[in-house]
Amino acid sequence: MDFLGKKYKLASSEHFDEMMKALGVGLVTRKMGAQVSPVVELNKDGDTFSLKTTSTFKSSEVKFKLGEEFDEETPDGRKVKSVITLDGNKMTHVQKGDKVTDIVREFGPTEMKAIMKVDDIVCTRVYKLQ
Ligand code: ACD
Repeated sequence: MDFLGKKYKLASSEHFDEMMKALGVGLVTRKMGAQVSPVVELNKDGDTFSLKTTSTFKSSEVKFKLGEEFDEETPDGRKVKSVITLDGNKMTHVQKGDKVTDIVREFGPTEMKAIMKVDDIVCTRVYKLQ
């Protein structure tokens, strides 16, 4: 897991606004969210992982054990039940609330690619190693 402790910064994003709309995120938060380039960092302490996403607008940190459901509050304030699993360098994050959001993050040596799906919308975000 040589991607642990590395910082990946958003470099490109497609269909993020559509995804936020589908999740019911309000206009102001969508506009602000579209403007920031978050930095994502995954760490592990024993069998507890933490996924930290930092930006000038909003930041979040979730701590979890693989395969164990936990309560998460999304950056726009929705309360969801989440489960995260890891297969090699591919992390699958399922958030269940009024809707289901699937986020697959693939951690590579130079970039991390996140594919986020809600309804029939597919949002692709690519983050470059800092
Ligand atoms: C990222 C962004 C993580 C987006 C997570 C869920 C998408 C759903 C709603 C987004 C709501 C608001 C957007 C506001 C800020 C965007 C940055 C958030 C950083 C915690 O992983 O790139």
